[in-house]
Amino acid sequence: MDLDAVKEHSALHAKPSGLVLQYGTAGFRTKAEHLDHVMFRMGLLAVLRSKQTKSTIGVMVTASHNPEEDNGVKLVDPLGEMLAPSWEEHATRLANAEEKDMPGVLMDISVKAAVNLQQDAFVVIGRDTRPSSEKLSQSVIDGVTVLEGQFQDYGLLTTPQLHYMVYCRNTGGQYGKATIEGYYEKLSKAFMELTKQASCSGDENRSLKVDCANGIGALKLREMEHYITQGLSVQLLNDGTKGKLNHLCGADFVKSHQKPPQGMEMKSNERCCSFDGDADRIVYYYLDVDGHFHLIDGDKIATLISSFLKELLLEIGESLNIGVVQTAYANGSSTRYLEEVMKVPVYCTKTGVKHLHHKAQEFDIGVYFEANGHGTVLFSKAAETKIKQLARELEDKKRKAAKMLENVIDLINQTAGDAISDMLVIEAVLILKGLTVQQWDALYMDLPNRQLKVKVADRQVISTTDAERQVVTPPGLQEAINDLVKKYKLSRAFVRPSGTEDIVRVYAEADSQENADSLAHAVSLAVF
Ligand code: NG1
Ligand code: ZN
Repeated sequence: MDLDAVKEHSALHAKPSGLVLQYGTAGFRTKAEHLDHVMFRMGLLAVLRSKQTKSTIGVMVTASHNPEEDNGVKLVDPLGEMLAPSWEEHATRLANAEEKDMPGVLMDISVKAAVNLQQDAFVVIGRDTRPSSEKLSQSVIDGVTVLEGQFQDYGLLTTPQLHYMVYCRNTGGQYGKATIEGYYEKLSKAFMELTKQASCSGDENRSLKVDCANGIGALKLREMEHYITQGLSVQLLNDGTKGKLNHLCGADFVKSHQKPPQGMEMKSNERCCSFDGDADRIVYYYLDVDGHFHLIDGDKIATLISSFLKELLLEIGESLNIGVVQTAYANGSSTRYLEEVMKVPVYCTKTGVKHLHHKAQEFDIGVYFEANGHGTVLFSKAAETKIKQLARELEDKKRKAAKMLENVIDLINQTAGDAISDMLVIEAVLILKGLTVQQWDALYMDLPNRQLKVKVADRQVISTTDAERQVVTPPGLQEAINDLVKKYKLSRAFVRPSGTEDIVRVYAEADSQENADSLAHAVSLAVF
């Protein structure tokens, strides 16, 4: 390792002294102007991780649903997953080392992680549409090249597309081609194969309005339109030509405000959806004939997809197990419906996709979604092999069901939640089951709920257990929450420090909106 070259280049990306950042649930995220040194250093770290794993590593420059002025960076591990926890610690240490100490810390990490410095390194880089992203991704490239790593800069990509590229490259092209065309070809082929199976072809030109959060989703959906020649036509709104990224629009806005995004003209009963700023989340919604807004969030998406998969499994008569993974934010009605009506086992993990992803890997088919619309379906290798074999061997209806499962495997992005891929799965399921958006929504009624943010001096004084549903410290807080919850019907509430913002999140559910609001408010007062 040429430490003099590292020092020299690092000086061009000097760290503001005293600035401390944490590699959190979604990597580093803050105001774009504070991130140049972090980007350079993550380029360095990606090279070490690539050498250590002897695999391609991904670096994504994005701050997802945050305001346009923010930015962020996260590393993608060989199988398209989030960075391993021990490397999150290395990332935090490297990002926070003062300028003069940085080369020493870099060396120390490479020793501790037993990196063979002679090994080749390959890094792939993607970025979202923020004005700051291009320059910041150049700083990543500086970091990669100073350690003589090779790289491919994919330029503008959705976050899940970058995960896809990493996975394709590390699996010798088995999963798909590591090009943007390869991604579109794989998904569009699976979508069209799947929807061809619909017994009544229905409306040939089913249309869907998509709010693209003024972000990367618009560019990528527009590119993909040429590949999907039947079954769906999308109308793009908030495509970035006028509005500001994530401003009054996008999946996060719609979910947290429970209202339509600006720029979306909705007729009653029209199916609409919103992506977030890097297109890894999706939520659906519609207005009923009385003009009431209905949100269909990640929980209802998980319910729709898992009920479809369960029906296919019943049809083929195979005892592959299926499990649904949620977080504490999942609406209580969704958990009840999945467990009691659908008879599907449901598990709760801590917030953050990596926890859900990890748990979902325990099943033949693991469906995971956060209520905010981030999620996917994982098929174990054994399940995938079995399904492919059945699609060849079975006959008639059973064969058709196995083929459909095979198409779903190709359509779903198993590396990460992917708004484009999830949208196509959902549209295909609606077509195949002949469901309208209202019928989908009517599977169960969400319990009224409220989320609040509370600003406190130090959010880390709150620690939790039981997948974040119970407070451990400070003492007395959980008892206070229990007493408040008892005052309402069908109620539930919890608090946890956010992993991405300097706030404490409060969540409450109850039998009416008024009661959910009042419980959330009372709990937030108890947090102070
Ligand atoms: P935090 O800030 O830790 O609550 C938020 C979301 C997560 C996840 C991450 C990463 C909620 C309540 N929390 O985490 O689900 O998506 O951001 O983007 O929506
Ligand atoms: Zn996102």
